Amino acid sequence: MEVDTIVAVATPPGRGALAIIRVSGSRTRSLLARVAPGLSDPPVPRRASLTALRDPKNGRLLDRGLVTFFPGPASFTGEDTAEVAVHGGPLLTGMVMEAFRKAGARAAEAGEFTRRAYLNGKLDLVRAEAVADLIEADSPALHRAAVHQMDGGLSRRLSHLREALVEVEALLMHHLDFPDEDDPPVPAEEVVAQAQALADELDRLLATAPEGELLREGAVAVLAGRPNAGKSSLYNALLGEERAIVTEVPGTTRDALEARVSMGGYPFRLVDTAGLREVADVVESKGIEVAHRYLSDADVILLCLPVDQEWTEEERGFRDRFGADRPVILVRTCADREEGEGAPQTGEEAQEAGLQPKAHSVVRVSARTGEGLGRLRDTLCQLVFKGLVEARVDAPILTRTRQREGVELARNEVRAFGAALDSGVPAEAAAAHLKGAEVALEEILGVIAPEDVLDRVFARFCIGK
Ligand SMILES: Nc1nc2c(ncn2[C@@H]2O[C@H](COP(=O)(O)OP(=O)(O)OP(=O)(O)O)[C@@H](O)[C@H]2O)c(=O)[nH]1
Ligand SMILES: [Mg+2]
Repeated sequence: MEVDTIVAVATPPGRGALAIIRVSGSRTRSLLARVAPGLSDPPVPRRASLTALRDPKNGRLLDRGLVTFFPGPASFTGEDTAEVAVHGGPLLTGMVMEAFRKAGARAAEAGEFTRRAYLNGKLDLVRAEAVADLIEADSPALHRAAVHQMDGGLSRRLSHLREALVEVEALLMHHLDFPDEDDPPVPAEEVVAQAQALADELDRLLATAPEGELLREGAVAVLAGRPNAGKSSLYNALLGEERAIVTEVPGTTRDALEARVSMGGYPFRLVDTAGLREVADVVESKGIEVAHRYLSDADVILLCLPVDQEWTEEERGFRDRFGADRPVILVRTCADREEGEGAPQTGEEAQEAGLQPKAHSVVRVSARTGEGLGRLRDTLCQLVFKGLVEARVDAPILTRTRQREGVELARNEVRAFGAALDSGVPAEAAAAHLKGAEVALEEILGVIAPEDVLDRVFARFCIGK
């Protein structure tokens, strides 16, 4: 079948030693014959050849590049593909791109190479998403999860669940229809029990989704507390650079500052906020409003309080307002100073002081000496990525909303099936739920994939991938 032949620069824009231009489609060979006329035709498969690259219209020399031809179907996309390594100047790569366009290629859309690989059965949708995660990964934990997923970890798990679903269907058949006397019918309870077991398995996979999604997005960790508590100093210390302004004036920070940072191997979006207090200053009170917004979205809060200051009603009110449904770490800042009386120093004391149970972590740090920063990072990972830290990331986990929604739907359908059968709905009617679950799992893997699902998955890829 004739498909468009597409071309894209696969390396990032800008100047570099090399840039790679990728071509894929049934006309790849004839395009190479025009742009790289010195290359043998057909080119030797999978062997890099140094050859002249020319403008197909006037034969002008553009560069000498390394051309590798991958005949389909044994290529990444499954089609005839070529990779052309040229010198990495933006003007030059543009000219080589243009040469392929003049020869008849079309500029590729975002993710189009991977989309073709998927359509040609080279990889399922979950693995395609893993490729995108691998490129985007900015923390070792996401990298590990993406590699595992690209290797088929999650795909195998989902396929296994799909097989288990087929087994429930088979059991249901056996419940409805028993051909001979020696083979008695399966009681409905047994079918329900098996469906229940499958729903539990789906639930276990679903339980990985909150942390899995945070692995891609980065967990929002918000530094908060009274003015002058050392939040901005801690922010800088955790980032390893002077990003936020620090002064001895209370109310220095007015706006929220956000930075992505990998701590203990896990991704965080660390946010510095304005100190919380009652103020008349309109700018500062706007800043406090912003802080409140971030706090309501936080995955974890670092409530900062210098070691020489006391835990007061203010901190307690703060915890009541924001700490009810997310972990709070009480960070005793300025640990290099003389300690004050009356502030909670241990987990037990913090709990007595009314911090909710999840918030019992207390960590002493000094932005000045660096004391306690390692422990604070570890505590953050433990609190936010608990399941992953314990299970290790190379177990199958759901890292995308799309995957979570699919598994959720499958789980609901399996539960609905069990409930229906239990309450005496005819088995043939209840079976529709099993079909629904199967479709949901197949959509995640891309066994069946409506066009709009594909559009959404691949639109987030970069050009040339
Ligand atoms: N000794 C000591 N002083 C610190 C430490 N961290 C911060 N400070 C001092 O505490 C003061 C306030 O620090 P900031 O980091 O600006 O505090 P903040 O909580 O961001 O303050 P606002 O932005 O005003 O809410 C500054 O004078 C810092 O030098 C520390 O670890 N040890
Ligand atoms: Mg500040």
